[in-house]
Amino acid sequence: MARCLELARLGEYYVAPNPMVGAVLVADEDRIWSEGWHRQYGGPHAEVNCLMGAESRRAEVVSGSPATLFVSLEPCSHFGKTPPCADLIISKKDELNIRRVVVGSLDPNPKVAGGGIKKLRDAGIEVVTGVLEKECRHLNRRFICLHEKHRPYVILKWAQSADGYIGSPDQRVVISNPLTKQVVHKMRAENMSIMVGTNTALIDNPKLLNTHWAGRNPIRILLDRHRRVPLNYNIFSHDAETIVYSDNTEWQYILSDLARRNIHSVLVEGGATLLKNILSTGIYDEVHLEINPGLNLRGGIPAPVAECGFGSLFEEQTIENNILYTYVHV
Ligand code: AOF
Ligand code: ZN
Repeated sequence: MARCLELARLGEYYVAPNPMVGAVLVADEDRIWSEGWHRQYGGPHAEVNCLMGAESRRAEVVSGSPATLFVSLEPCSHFGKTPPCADLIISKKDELNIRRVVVGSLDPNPKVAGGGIKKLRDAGIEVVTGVLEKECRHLNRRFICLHEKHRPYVILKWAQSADGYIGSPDQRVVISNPLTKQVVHKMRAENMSIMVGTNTALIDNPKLLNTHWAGRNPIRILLDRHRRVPLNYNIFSHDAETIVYSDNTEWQYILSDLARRNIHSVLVEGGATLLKNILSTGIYDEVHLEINPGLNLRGGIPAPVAECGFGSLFEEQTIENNILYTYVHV
C-alpha cells in the first residue's frame, strides 16, 4: 500500500478534481507483477493501468499462486469517463487469479461509496479495507473534502515580517525569498484555485499563475464587491480562467458555488481583510504561515491572528532563513 501511495503521487499535478490513485498487483510471495496509477484527468484509472500491464502473469497462474491487488482507493463501480474498475477486476479474476483486493480508503463519491467493494465481494473476491487509511485519506484530502463536506478544501497562506506585518497599505512589500516563492508556486499547482481580495489585486497586481512548478495554472478567484479591479489588470490575463464574486461574497455561498463547479481546493493568498474574514468564520482547513525573521517593517498592515491559534502545528520548515509553519485546523 505504501508503494500504491508513491505511485498515486505521480499523478499529483494532473488528475484534479479526481483523486490520486495507485495500484499494485502482487503474487508469488510478495512479488510485484504490475503497477499502475491514475495519470491524467479523464484518463484510465489506476486499476486499468495496473491490470493491463499484468499480461505476463497469465503464464504463471497455472502454478496456482493466488494474486492480490492493492489499491489506495476503493475501485469504482460507476460508468464515468471510463467503465467501472470493479467490473474490470472481476472480469480479470480468473485470468490473473485475483483472490483478494486490499483497499486503502473508501471512495466518498456518492456514485461509488462502498459500491465498488460490494461488487467485488458479491463476485467472491475477498476484500480487505482500511490499510494505511489515514495516509490514503490525507493524500486525497481535497477530493474527500469536496464529497464529504460539499465544499472545497481551504488553505490560507500569507507571509509576515518578524514584527507581524504582512505589507504596507499602498505598495508591494517582498517578504518571501526566491525559494519560498517557488514553494508558493508548488502550492498553486497542488490546488485547483487561488483566491485574493480587491486590495491585493489592486496593490500587488499579481498574475497568480504557476510559473515555477510543474502542472497547471490554478483558476483565479477575485472577491471584488464594488468591481473596482480594472479588466486590464494582471488577474484578468488570458493565461488562466478568472471567476469574480461581487454580488454575493458570503463565504458559505462562495464555497458552495465552487463545489458546484467541481473545484476541490482553494488557496487563499490574501490580503489581510479577506484572510481575517475567513479565519473568523472558522471554515478553513490549513494555514501556511511564512515568517521572515530578518525583516522588521515597523508598521503597515497587521498580519492575521487567531485567539485560539490556527490549529495544530503539522510541519515547520526553514528555507533560506524564512520559517514556514503549516497548521491543520481541526
Ligand atoms: C478508481 N481508480 O484511479 C480513480 C477513481 O470521470 P471518471 O470516470 O474518471 O471517474 C472519476 C471518479 O472515479 C472519481 O470521482 C472517483 O470517485 C473515482 N476515481 N477510481 O477506481 C482511480 N481515479
Ligand atoms: Zn475506476
